[in-house]
Amino acid sequence: MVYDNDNVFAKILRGELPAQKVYEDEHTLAFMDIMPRANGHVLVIPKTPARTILDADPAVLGHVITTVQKVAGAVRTAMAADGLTIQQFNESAGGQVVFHLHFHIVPRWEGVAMQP
Ligand code: DGP
Repeated sequence: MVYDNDNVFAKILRGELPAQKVYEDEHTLAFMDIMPRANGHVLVIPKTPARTILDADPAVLGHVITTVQKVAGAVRTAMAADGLTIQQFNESAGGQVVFHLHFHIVPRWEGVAMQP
C-alpha cells in the first residue's frame, strides 16, 4: 500500500507536530502516545517511511525491534510495571489508525485492566 506523507507520525518526524519524545537515535524515535491505554504508554517508530510491518526494510525493522526492547525496559523500570503489553496493528482491518509503522509499549500491573 502507498505511504501517506501527511500521516501524523510523518509530521512528528518532520517537526511539524509536537511530540513528547523519550528516545531517539539515527533510525528510530520513541514518544508518548496522546491517547494512552495506561500511564507510560509509548510508541516506537522508524524514521524511514513504512506504512505497515510488511513494508519495512528488514534492517530497519531490526533497528525498530532493538529500540522497542530498549524502551520497553526503560518503561518497565520508570513505571514500576509488573509486565508489558507490546502491540502492532496493520491496516484498518487490523486496527491501524495512523499509517506509519509503529509499536505500542504499554506498561501493565497485576490486576489492572488495560484501557480500550
Ligand atoms: P494505531 O494506529 O491503532 O496503532 O494507533 C495509533 C496511536 O497513535 C493511538 O494510540 C493514538 C496515537 N496517536 C494518534 N495521533 C497522535 C499524535 O498526533 N501524537 C501522538 N503522540 N500520538 C498519536
